[in-house]
Amino acid sequence: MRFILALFLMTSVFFATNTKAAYIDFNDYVISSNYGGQYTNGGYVISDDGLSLTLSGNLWVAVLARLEADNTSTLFFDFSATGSYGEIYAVGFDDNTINNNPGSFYQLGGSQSSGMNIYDSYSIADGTVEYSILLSELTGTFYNWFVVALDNDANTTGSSITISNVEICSNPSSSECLSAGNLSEPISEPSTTLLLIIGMLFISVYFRKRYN
Ligand SMILES: [Ca+2]
Ligand SMILES: [Ca+2]
Ligand SMILES: [Ca+2]
Repeated sequence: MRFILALFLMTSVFFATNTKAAYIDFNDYVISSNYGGQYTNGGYVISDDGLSLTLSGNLWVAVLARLEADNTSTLFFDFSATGSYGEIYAVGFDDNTINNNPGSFYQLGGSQSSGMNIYDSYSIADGTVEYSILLSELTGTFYNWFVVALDNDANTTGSSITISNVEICSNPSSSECLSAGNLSEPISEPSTTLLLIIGMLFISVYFRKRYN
């Protein structure tokens, strides 16, 4: 009985601390709207549910979402652009906010060549596109900032982009990765809390039995 209780409390605490898969809620992160000194006009808006980030104008936004990539790390997101076709649509990673490492960026579209990895030739007519980018170029490096670029220096008021349902998964086929289609809903906070409570209950029952 003691062994079973111990097993229960160990598995409960294990699942509680590992049930962490979720799309990025942009409300939970520090965000800089002047990455690389690229800001000249516009701003960003976070959707009510926190899952979408919309940029309008001419700016690169950096989200303080720390990442250490391995060779399975994959970035998932939905992307759309409206208005005037931009010079650079891109996502990337950086350990600082100095725009000097195009090799850790992925250009999705735009009319300007940037030196970034070319990932797609997005056009406005594409509407919302789901991307999954294997971050193999970034393996073994630590990054502080997740960067979203809307560059349009020639027309600083005409362009917008929206990035939604952003998730970075290692081993995307694992059940912890929402974007790989394993789960239809983000894992909510209450389920994690519930598991923690169950774990604590088992711990208290176990130690009562043991030391009473
Ligand atoms: Ca940099
Ligand atoms: Ca620019
Ligand atoms: Ca430009």
